[in-house]
Amino acid sequence: MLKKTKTLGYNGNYLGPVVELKKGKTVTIRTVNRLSEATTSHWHGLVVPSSVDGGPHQVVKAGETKVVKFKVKQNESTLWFHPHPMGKTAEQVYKGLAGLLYVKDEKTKETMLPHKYGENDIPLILQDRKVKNRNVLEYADVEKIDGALGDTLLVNGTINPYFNVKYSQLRVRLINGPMHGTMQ
Ligand SMILES: [Cu+2]
Repeated sequence: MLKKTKTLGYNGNYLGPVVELKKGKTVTIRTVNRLSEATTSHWHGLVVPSSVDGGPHQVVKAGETKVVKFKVKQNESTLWFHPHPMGKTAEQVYKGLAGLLYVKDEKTKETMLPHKYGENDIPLILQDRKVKNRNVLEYADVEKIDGALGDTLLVNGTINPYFNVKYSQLRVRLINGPMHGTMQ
């Protein structure tokens, strides 16, 4: 039997849900920090005021809750979210804290791009990770060097996944990472 490994996730064990935002709408997002250390929720690539962008200054301490509210002003885009606490960004992301963020606008339906989520509009989160002892995510080794080179490729948190394509046209939304902020 494979060994279990410790991971982190948003609303789950690893990674997070795909968050879909609509241009022109005001959204409220609540972060409940159940970690034993501080974190932040940063909306990578989203055009929002810095006061709600979850940078290192918008700390959510262990056990605390933070609510942010902002208006979505951006055109259709594929972005992602992740923690951005001082000195802990890389480790928290490495262990699983990251998720996709889609912005949709009024033109989304007019485009010819496939838009059935999970059917012909597929999120692909690519990550390389060091997996030791048959199933343990090792961060300690990564920390020693400036950057990371994993021996194992994870796609949406899974090793060697596959997908049966049933459409002649497929949209894939690739996010390369998240091995982010190693130097932060
Ligand atoms: Cu980022």
